[in-house]
Amino acid sequence: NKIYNSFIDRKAKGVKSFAVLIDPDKVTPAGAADLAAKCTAAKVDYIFLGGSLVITSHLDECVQQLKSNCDIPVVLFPGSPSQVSRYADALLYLSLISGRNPELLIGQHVISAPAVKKSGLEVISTGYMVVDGGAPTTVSYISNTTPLPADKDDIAMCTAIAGEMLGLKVVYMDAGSGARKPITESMIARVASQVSAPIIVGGGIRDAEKAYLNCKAGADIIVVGNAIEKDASLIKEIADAVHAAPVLR
Ligand code: 1GP
Repeated sequence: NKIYNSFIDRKAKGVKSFAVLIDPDKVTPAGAADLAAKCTAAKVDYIFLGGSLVITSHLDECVQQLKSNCDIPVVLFPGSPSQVSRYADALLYLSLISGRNPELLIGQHVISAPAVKKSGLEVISTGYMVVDGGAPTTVSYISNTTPLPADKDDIAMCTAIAGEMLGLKVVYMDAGSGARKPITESMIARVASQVSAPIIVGGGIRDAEKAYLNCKAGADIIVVGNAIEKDASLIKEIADAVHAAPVLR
């Protein structure tokens, strides 16, 4: 449980983490090597790899490129059961608890369970909560679920508590990739006030200030994908802001 333990250790110390999300569809092997170097220079804590649609078949190659070019743990964030690579360090085993699509709560897990087990990957059970990001995102469309309303902090809190009590080890609050509106600090704070599991927050975060404010509100791991694809200099800016977030909340 190396990666999960690192989540817990960092949370216990109040140290916030920054994860760069790489979509295998949008990166070439050479691009992955370049990103690995930039992430190392910026002291990025985790690399998340995945997307709602993974069309390319070079997932293994992408993981291997990242692994051979940096020491940052690579964590799979799969949009579908096919996105499993045994070369990664861990897999976020997502149950979409904000939705009511049984396939994404348990159905696809049953189908993929033997392959995931055989992969030997560290599996981190994750309560995945998709929050309305102001316009339909790929994840809300593909998952065929209604996202959690952006202003209903209490529903988010109850969903996260239920997920934790069901035994899910991590909560991931996601406004969806490229979301017009990222998750509010008030929703993050409401969830953080009632849940002791590490809280991952992503979707539509475009600058260091929002990343910092999310950490202050109670996020433990900040994930950024889209904004970094557009401007790689943000990797260091956001990493510095996350690492500068106050130790106690
Ligand atoms: C999406 O949380 C991630 O699932 C990251 O979102 O690409 O908008 O940064 P962005």
